[in-house]
Amino acid sequence: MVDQPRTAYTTCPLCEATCGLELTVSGDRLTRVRGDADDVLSHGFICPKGASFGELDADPDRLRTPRIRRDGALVPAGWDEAFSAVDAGLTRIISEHGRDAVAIYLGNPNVHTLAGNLYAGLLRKALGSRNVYTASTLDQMPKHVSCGYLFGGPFAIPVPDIDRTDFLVILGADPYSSNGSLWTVPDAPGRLKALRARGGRFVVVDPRRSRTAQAADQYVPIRPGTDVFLLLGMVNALFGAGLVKPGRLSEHVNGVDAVRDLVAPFTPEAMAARCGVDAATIRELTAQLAAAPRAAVYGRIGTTTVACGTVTSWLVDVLNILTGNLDRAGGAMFPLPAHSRRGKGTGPGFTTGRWRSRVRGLPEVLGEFPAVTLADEIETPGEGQVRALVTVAGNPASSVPNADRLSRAISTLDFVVSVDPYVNETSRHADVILPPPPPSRGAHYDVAFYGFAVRNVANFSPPVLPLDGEMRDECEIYLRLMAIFAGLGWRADVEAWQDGELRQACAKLGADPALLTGDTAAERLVDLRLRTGAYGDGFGRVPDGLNLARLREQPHGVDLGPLTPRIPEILRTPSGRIELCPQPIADEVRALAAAPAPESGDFVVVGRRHLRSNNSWMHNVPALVKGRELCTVVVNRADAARLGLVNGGKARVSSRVGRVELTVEVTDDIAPGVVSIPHGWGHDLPGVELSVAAGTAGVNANRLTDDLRVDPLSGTAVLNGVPVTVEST
Ligand SMILES: Nc1nc2c(c(=O)[nH]1)N[C@H]1C(S)=C(S)[C@@H](COP(=O)(O)OP(=O)(O)OC[C@H]3O[C@@H](n4cnc5c(=O)[nH]c(N)nc54)[C@H](O)[C@@H]3O)O[C@H]1N2
Ligand SMILES: Nc1nc2c(c(=O)[nH]1)N[C@H]1C(S)=C(S)[C@@H](COP(=O)(O)OP(=O)(O)OC[C@H]3O[C@@H](n4cnc5c(=O)[nH]c(N)nc54)[C@H](O)[C@@H]3O)O[C@H]1N2
Ligand code: SF4
Ligand SMILES: [Mo]
Repeated sequence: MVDQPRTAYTTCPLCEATCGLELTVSGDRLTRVRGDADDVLSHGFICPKGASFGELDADPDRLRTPRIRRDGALVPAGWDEAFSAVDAGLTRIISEHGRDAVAIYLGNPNVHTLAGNLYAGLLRKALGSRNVYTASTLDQMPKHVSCGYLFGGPFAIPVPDIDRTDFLVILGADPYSSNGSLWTVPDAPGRLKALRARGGRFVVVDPRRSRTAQAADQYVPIRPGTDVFLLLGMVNALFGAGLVKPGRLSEHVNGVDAVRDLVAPFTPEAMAARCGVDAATIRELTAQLAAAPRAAVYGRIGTTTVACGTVTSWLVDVLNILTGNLDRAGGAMFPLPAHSRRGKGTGPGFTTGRWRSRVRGLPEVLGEFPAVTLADEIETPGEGQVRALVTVAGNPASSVPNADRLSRAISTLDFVVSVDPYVNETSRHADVILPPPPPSRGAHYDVAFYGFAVRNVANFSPPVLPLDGEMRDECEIYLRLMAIFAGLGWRADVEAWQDGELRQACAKLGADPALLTGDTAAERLVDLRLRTGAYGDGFGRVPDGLNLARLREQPHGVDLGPLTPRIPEILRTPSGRIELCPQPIADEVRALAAAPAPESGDFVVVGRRHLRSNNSWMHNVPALVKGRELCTVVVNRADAARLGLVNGGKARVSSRVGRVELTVEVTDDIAPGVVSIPHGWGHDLPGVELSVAAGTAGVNANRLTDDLRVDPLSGTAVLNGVPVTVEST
């Protein structure tokens, strides 16, 4: 008998927008994917990646069982055999060389899976190694650091209240392509159109006229890596024109005068030459921002993965604060997700550099070292040298600058474990691969991204399909790794262990653990956090409050309302106030005043994203990679003419670390002297088992980016604004 097709709902885990998906399930297949029209946040919006959820889920190249290296080859193995090999391999290295000899690299999907959200932190703790690396230092770490200094908490990151704002300045982000980042804003294009329809405006600052820039009221081209100067000029202009009006924030901010003095040398006139935006435009943008009833400034990848990422990220919020737009409706606001509690309004504050990396002496930030120094720690002999690597949901051999060097370094390690569904650029080096099940087989509650959402919402999705006999839930994989790190052995009863932790947590709260619902320890942990969260039932104290059982009854999610002001409660600074002029940032700004203007070299390279791609791992889905080549080098028309490059022809691009050849796309939509190459491509390496992706054209952009370039305050890689030379082949 054929199963009747049924409908199931889940939250898309493929990007930060958290769209609701409506799935048609026939047997064990997803036969149709649509946007869930009743989803409380996405209202039916879906993008090409979400629409390919079924294909991605059923990708035949996805590993269903572990792999173990035998006689050089990665061969299928059973789970017991795989876990026992991991236990033996890692325990040996830890006992012979200590915990720092094992490095862990946590990749981007850790913030998209329930397992990663609930257990990645515990996994790091159980390992107890200083060699912790994550994709954060290839991405948003500057924002954590700047918000850490400003607000005391590195996760207190404000988001533009897009649905109520009148004026939005977007720097270095292309939400039309990325669907928003550190900003959970499903259907960003629709919301930006609505903003304009109600008489608002938005401006995009970008060296490339991106899809978002094309839709904007105003496009401001900028020289890569120099937003810091544009924003310093704007803050200077704001003070100069007497437009500083923090409003209700005045009583919550320290350091306004200090910032005025700090930015005094950075006049729009002086900054124009450094960023390529003329002084009149800098002043006009400042005046518009100050005049708008409700406005927000937002910066993303083009402001974080650059040379002064932390100072740039800080300036974004300095503008929000000085114009009184932080923490007010239509400004930049702090979400309050259902699994979080309100704060106390004060705390220990934020610091970095509690310890330093062995080889380059780079400061620890949020307990991790910069991903760009992992290769140094592997290659450099001596006490504390990295000899083993555990990658979880990460592809560092593709994502990290100077990728060829890191890939070679990984291949020399004594032992490598990858928790990954694919044999890709990184996991091809593994001794053991532990594959998570496809996304349809896991429960989902978006711990990370409800914290950045433009409305307070919550949604729980139970697994759409059960695990088949061969698969292991990703939470179990994390818990077994944790047990191995903790010396409990891979056979430990990990569910019982987690339930013990839950009982202890309940005991502290005086709550009855028997009240927790959920099919797994992970689900019960979600229930605990919901019940004790801002909208929770408090284990019965708030009769209508939220708990997992109630959330389960709402497959389209619950809407907890528009964002509401959170200052001062969200602050965790010792003073209980916003610290507008933190010392480490002020020091770097002063150094910038003294620094000479950057040498005007040949070209600089920047990245870009495409709606049908996602970092390094969605190129194996035929529907997403069919059609025109996506991994091209985009070159300005005048530059192309000068270099003899033609559309569809080939160019050679070289940097300090490498050289690649790829197809040219000639356009007027990029500033002269800038070329753009997307990241995550180049899958035709030996040992990679991605049958579709291996056949796609393109190269890895991180064969050009330079591992010596970092934002000093956050350790974040410089992925945009890297000097290159470009020539015809
Ligand atoms: N040049 C350049 N480089 C960049 C960027 C850039 O803009 N330019 N962007 C940077 C940014 S922002 C980021 S976030 C990083 C990303 O860097 P990484 O996180 O290292 O790389 P991803 O490509 O996201 O790879 C994710 C890995 O997780 C695996 N995976 C997918 N789903 C799951 C799952 O459910 N469970 C597990 N365990 N694994 C899963 C995939 O197979 C893949 O191996 O790349 C950075 N690198
Ligand atoms: N379709 C798709 N969606 C994604 C991803 C993906 O790979 N594909 N990746 C996800 C991840 S991991 C992340 S972190 C987010 C990122 O989300 P976004 O930050 O929105 O990502 P991008 O589309 O790369 O946009 C960055 C923009 O910055 C510009 N830029 C480069 N250098 C500079 C500069 O110096 N100054 C300024 N002002 N602009 C500059 C680039 O031209 C580009 O248009 O997207 C997420 N969503
Ligand atoms: S925008 Fe992001 S969350 Fe929404 S369907 Fe696309 S990939 Fe999924
Ligand atoms: Mo990212």
